Amino acid sequence: MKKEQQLDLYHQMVLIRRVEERGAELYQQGKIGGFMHLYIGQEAVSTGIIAARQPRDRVITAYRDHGVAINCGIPAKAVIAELLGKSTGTSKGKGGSMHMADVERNMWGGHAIVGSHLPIAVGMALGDQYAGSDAITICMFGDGATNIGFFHEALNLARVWKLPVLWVCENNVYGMGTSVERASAVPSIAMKASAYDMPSAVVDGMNVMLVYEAAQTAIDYVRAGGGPFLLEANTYRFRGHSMGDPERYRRQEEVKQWQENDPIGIYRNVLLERKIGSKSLDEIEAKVEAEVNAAVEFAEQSPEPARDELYADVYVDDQP
Ligand SMILES: Cc1ncc(C[n+]2csc(CCOP(=O)(O)OP(=O)(O)O)c2C)c(N)n1
Ligand SMILES: [Mg+2]
Repeated sequence: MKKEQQLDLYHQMVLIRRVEERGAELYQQGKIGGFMHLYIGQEAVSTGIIAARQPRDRVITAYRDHGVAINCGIPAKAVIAELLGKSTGTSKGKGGSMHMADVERNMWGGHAIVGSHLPIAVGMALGDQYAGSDAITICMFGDGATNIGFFHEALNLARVWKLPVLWVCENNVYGMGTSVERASAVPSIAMKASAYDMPSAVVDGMNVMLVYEAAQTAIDYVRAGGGPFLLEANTYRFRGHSMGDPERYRRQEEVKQWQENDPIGIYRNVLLERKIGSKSLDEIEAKVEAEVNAAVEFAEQSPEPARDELYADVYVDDQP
């Protein structure tokens, strides 16, 4: 990877972190309505995965979607404006935290119902296969989603039809307050692929370079017509499940231990070892600070959606 792209990945990860830290403040000030699930701690997963995709590859994810949105190229100001429910938001202020989308950037949302977007990924991949395109669909979801019927139906059909889907499970150890070991009959999510005769791999989701390499191998396999592939990324969310989670289900020492493995800190060290000076990394951090300040100001000054927009975009006749 060229130096420029390596720095760009650092920029994306720091930008996700800062956007969400500011998002948490705005939430506490009562400026954001509804649920909000932070991605802090998991930034290396979507950053590494999406760095390996081609722009024609479709991306779809669950409600923990701010990072994926930024990695897909949605500007920070459109993400923050969406959090604030403003008309300049990426979903015109009508989606909110859980429904960030931009089909022109091939970011297909943001879905709140656990597992519901997996069959949608099957449909998108079937469409691409039918049209003879070599685009693939990247579908990201949590460990909890793998205990839901949608997961099993979607993986089965994807394998039966050899569809071009990369399934990415972000195993962050918990589904709300329930640990994987209490909810899943098998501790390894990747193992579940074997029920559908599907290849799989496990990657350290706290290391963006390892995620990027694993994603490239998996994407090459899927694009070459091998059929679907399941990649499990082991990661951890540093914050609660959503804003206002009292976190009684995990010990503070456990959280602290994972925080010592901060994906941004790990990547910073990788870059320093590669002789990328700390000065350029500090400059990126300063740039992000200014970018997020400007984005918050833009979002706060933006208007709310007009009343007559309420029924607009509910159904779409024609896809761009
Ligand atoms: C069908 C359905 N059941 C339950 C819920 C409530 N719920 C929201 S998030 C969540 C946990 C999902 O955990 P996981 O898939 O591991 O994702 P994570 O939040 O860890 O990213 C649950 C049970 C829901 N949104 N949809
Ligand atoms: Mg989880």
